[in-house]
Amino acid sequence: MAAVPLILLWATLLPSGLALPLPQEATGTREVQWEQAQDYLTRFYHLDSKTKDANRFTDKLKEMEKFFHLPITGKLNSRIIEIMQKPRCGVPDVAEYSLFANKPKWSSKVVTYKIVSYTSDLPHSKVDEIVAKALNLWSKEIPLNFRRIQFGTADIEIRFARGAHGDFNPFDGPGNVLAHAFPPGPGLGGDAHFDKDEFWTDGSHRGINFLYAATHEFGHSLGLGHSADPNAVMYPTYGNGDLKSFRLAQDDVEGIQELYGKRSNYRKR
Ligand code: SRS
Ligand code: CA
Ligand code: ZN
Ligand code: ZN
Repeated sequence: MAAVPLILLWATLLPSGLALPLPQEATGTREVQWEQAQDYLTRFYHLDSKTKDANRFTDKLKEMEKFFHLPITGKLNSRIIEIMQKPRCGVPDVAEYSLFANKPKWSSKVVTYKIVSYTSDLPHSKVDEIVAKALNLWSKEIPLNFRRIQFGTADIEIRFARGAHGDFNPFDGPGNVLAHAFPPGPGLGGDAHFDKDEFWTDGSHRGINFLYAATHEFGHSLGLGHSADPNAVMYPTYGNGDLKSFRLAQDDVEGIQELYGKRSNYRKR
């Protein structure tokens, strides 16, 4: 293929501000769109980028159509292509967050928490402070208050544990899974567990930033699933943005407010 038509193809397919790698051997619009879609689904829907399995591709496409409330066709049509071509940086114009299946949430306006065990990487007072800070990041957006208790049963039990720790969800040693938390409910519901085999830090040392991880886990404890927005705290992987000055993304706020509503301004802390 001559160079000029390829450049024209670039120009017509790429909205300003979006740079997608185009395959060098691209020969037609359909093929380019297919590659573009594969790239998109790989990045945001965990499609294996090397897969040649058309069924898997179709399934991921259907998953995406469901997420965007489009008719489920499993086909690359103009509406889905349009969404894929929207720039993914900055404030997204579509909600990217998710909720758990039955939308579980706390019905009481006061949710209690208890810190059951600690890491030896940080002073206890630092852990207490960071937990309070992480909970506050959420509660300042919604009409919900957190109260710490030392005895009795709390809604949200927070613990550091390693390996098997009694919930059929064993931790896996240093790296990989850093923590997990359960959606709102009785018993284990709402509880947040942090892998004691990680090196936890308050940001002053190398290691896993506890404030970031705690904020993510408490998002689950409150009823949020994962977000497809890489800027969101509820994005499934650790360490995307600047951890030093992180705050909730617009998408996180929209997600939590779908469940609990907004905190009225005069009570905003
Ligand atoms: S959860 N609450 N959603 C856990 C989530 C988490 O631990 N995510 C993993 C992660 O980012 N780990 C970082 C270190 C490993 C990097 C290698 C690639 N990889 C909490 C967090 C967002 C605070 C996801 C993950 C990334 C992963 C993995 C998991 C390799 C297993 C193996 C349940
Ligand atoms: Ca781990
Ligand atoms: Zn656990
Ligand atoms: Zn998570």
